[in-house]
Amino acid sequence: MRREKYVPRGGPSGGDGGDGGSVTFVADRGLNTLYPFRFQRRFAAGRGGHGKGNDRHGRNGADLPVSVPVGTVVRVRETGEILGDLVEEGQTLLVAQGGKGGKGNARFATSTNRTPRRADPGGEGVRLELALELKLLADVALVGLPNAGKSTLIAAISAARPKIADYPFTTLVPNLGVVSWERFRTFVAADVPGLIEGAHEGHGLGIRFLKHVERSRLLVHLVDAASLDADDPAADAEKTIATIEHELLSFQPELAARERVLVATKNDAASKAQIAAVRAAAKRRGLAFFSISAAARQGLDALVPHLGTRLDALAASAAPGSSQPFAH
Ligand SMILES: Nc1nc2c(ncn2[C@@H]2O[C@H](COP(=O)(O)OP(=O)(O)OP(=O)(O)O)[C@@H](O)[C@H]2O)c(=O)[nH]1
Ligand SMILES: [Mg+2]
Repeated sequence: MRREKYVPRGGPSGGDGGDGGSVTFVADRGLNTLYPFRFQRRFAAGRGGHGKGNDRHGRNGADLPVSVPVGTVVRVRETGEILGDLVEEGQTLLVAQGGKGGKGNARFATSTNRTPRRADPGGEGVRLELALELKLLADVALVGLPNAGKSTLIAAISAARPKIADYPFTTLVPNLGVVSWERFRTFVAADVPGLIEGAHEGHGLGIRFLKHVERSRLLVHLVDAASLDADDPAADAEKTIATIEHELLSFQPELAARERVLVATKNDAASKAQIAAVRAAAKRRGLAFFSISAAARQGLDALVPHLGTRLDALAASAAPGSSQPFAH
């Protein structure tokens, strides 16, 4: 009640309470592990302030944005229910809504009740235990025909230890590996199981994993130089490369604009002419070209930093790709 000298029967003057703050998760590309959550496990947004006399509204509690890596899946710990999947940079997820502020007695004054004794308490906020899981999404997808050497490459540049063998379709699900390319800098690469002609229609294994291709910002297209037809490596390289391009485009036309690097693999076992054939195909397409031997660990020092640098540049421009679209 308003109590002031010379103001008899001042009437109700209790202001409303402030709303409690909310806890929100924000996907942030700058983070790539959930490691910080080992140390801080409890997050509380600000409390709403009490309403005050003189019709003053209580302060609203501060919201608390919590940064999580892109690819974080948020579940309610007890039930396993998925609250959200933060897959894009800047995406937000409200995980705990703050309570509504209470209502002061000034709200309840009417013409017949000028001295309401009523004031409603505020609503409860939300208290939740969550389980976070990080689904790695590949920054770089390694694509190519079966046996091109994708798994061998990922094993050579990361700690991933996929099965490697000299028959097609060795890899049944993508292997993801964290590649470190500069002190404290990493990116995630995935070898996408062998794509073959018709993969986009479900042939082979490729289609199921093309989501890694879809989400990665950079494609590394591997061509087994050593097994190109020795009599006409140029024509064979062209045909081999076009097969993969056709599958990618049939799956998703936007992939035409995705930046891509062409890599001739197994150069320890390939002839100069075979390697040159892949280089020429890259040149025709305006693509960066590398010649490697993952088995002999040759050429990787040039390839890996190139990928890291291009990912940085792509993140900075946030534009899809700058390489030339490839022909269907
Ligand atoms: N000489 C040589 N052989 C290699 C090299 N890289 C891979 N290979 C061999 O090529 C074969 C296929 O390699 P993988 O890495 O399994 O090929 P992949 O592209 O993952 O094949 P899928 O999983 O079946 O699609 C294996 O026998 C490897 O040992 C290389 O740099 N030099
Ligand atoms: Mg493989």
